[in-house]
Amino acid sequence: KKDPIRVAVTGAAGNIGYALLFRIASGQMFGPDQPVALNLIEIEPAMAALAGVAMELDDCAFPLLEEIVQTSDLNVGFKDCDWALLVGSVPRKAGMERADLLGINGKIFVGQGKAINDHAKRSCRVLVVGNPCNTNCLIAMRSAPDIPDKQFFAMTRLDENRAKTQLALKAGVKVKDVTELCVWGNHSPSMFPDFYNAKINRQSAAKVIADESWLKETFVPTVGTRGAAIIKARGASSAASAANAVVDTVSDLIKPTRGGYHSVCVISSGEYGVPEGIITSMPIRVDAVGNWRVVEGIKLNDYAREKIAASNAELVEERSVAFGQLGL
Ligand code: NAX
Repeated sequence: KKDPIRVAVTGAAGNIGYALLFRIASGQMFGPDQPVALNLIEIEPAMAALAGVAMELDDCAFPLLEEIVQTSDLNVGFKDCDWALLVGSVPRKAGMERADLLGINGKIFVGQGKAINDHAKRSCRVLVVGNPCNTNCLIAMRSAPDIPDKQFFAMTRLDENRAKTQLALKAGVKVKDVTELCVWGNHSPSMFPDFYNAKINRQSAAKVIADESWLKETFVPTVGTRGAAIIKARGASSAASAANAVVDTVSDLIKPTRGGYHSVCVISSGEYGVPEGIITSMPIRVDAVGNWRVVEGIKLNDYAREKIAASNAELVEERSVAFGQLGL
């Protein structure tokens, strides 16, 4: 009998949590024969709502779900976890400066990083979704010195998935025919979805679509501002699609990559001239024994390099503001 994979989820009573937990418990993240245990972490005011979510999980009678822990104590929440999905964060409110947001969330991610360091398994892998996710991830990583840096990730898979669909719609192909679409940089409107190296039926997407002004002036901003468009249409931010991207990110990190690559934010060691020591989105492949690496040898033209550099400059700036405020 397999031991369960223990997954800690922060912000478990939030929008994304509500869409995510049921997919983990049903086996869509780790496979149909892999038991799971869920450590649901919330802040005190949301504990009653969290109890309701846990009741609904119970009511699904998921055969794979072996245990549910509900807590607002990080030391309990991250105890022995194999994965920490850091979804909860404080949203930007009217009148709040970006620097304030970085400071407020930074403190949260310092605390979570420390608790992961002290209580999670050494092999724990951490995926940060809560925004600003790249910098929050960097802060958590810094606060967890005993967990290898390579085990920290932030999410740009939703951006990749959004970009693939936009290209498929434009080209009139199926979304599965769009591959190798890397979103580079920060999970913010400055991100660069690389339509030059993306493939449509194995040919360059830029060549198939043959409309550079649409790609540069419509496609790139459409992907970058898709989150805002969802809020406008739905009156609430992306939840099911974000949860779906969490499932995609984790399930693709735990198996060898077939075909191309996927976008994940990881710690940079200067690949492609990216500044070192930021958590930034790059093309990732997982090898046969489960180690990931940044794909080498992708050709970037001047336009792509400029876009990527601008997005990464934003991350360097976020790092200096956040580290300054937190004294890191
Ligand atoms: P909600 O506001 O619905 O839920 C957040 C939950 O987190 C709340 O239940 C809150 O009580 C909890 N929370 C707050 N601080 C916490 C803490 N210190 N410890 C534990 N729980 C805490 O937001 P939701 O729509 O679920 O979005 C969650 C985060 O995902 C937001 O930061 C959002 O910006 C971010 N997103 C990131 C995306 C990405 O691609 N990286 C896309 C979707 C989403 O926008």
